[in-house]
Amino acid sequence: MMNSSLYSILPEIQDALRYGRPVLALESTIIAHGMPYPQNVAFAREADRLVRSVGVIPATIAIVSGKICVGLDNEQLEHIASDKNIYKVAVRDLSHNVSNGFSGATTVSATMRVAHKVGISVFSTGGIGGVHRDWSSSADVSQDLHELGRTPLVVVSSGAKAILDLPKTVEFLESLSVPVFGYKTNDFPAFYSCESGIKIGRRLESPKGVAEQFETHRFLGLSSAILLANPVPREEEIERGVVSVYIEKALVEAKESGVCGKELTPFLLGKICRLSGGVSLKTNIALALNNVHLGARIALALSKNG
Ligand code: PSU
Ligand code: MN
Repeated sequence: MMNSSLYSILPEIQDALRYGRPVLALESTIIAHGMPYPQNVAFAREADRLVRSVGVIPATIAIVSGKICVGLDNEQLEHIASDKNIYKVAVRDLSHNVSNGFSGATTVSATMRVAHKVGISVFSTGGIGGVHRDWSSSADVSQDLHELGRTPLVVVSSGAKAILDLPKTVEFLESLSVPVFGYKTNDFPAFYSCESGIKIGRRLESPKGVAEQFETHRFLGLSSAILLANPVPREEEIERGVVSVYIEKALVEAKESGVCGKELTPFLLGKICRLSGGVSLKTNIALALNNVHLGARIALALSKNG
């Protein structure tokens, strides 16, 4: 059973979950550690507006002073977006953060776990974590992949972040039994770019199609997530050749500064933003909002079927 003293669920979300109305889960690491202030707050507000515009309730998940919050008010959002002492909370950090009364932003893995626990079925993010490029020496594989292997949600993302080893990430998803579908594409997206060159061969064409696929998945009792790979809108993409120059430079700097572990992803995203003169941030926001919009329409389609 859910221990309600650990959770704080906004009343509108509680009501929606009780009456089977559509809710979309959103993560907070993308806000606290993935984007600079104040663009991150503007992004979060626009995401909220987009979800509501299709008749769905947004549920941003974060930990505020040890409470697992499902849905944030304005003050909590400002706190998560602007405070420099917000922890990055993956699944393994959840209980430690809660028991110490810390504030933390949840990654894909922790957000999935909380969303599932409270009964939300669809979650949109920017790009999932995955297998890092130096994986053979660092063994750095994101908890996101393991969580995708064991928690049944629809996760909408623009593939995995381009800073990763994408072929190995796709391979790992298969090892963990995670079905990956392209949304109107046959190619696994490369976050900032529409294509990575890696074929996924399964595609879905509409929110209704995704909802039906997920229902079959659940009906079969499968415990993994479905990963829906939704490319960045073509007019907002950064060409792969251009991004790879920024990534290579950022990786060298990370190595020189000894950055590793959970600091690595935020460090690389920040460097790429500076190297690209802010273009990568604009693209990151565009792809994440595109995923939010699609996720909301999938949540709506699922609620109509259910
Ligand atoms: N998508 C974005 N920006 C981000 C992230 C995703 O557009 O900052 C975050 C997610 O929270 C994801 C995390 O779970 O990066 C991965 O971190 P790591 O590589 O340390 O597992
Ligand atoms: Mn890692």
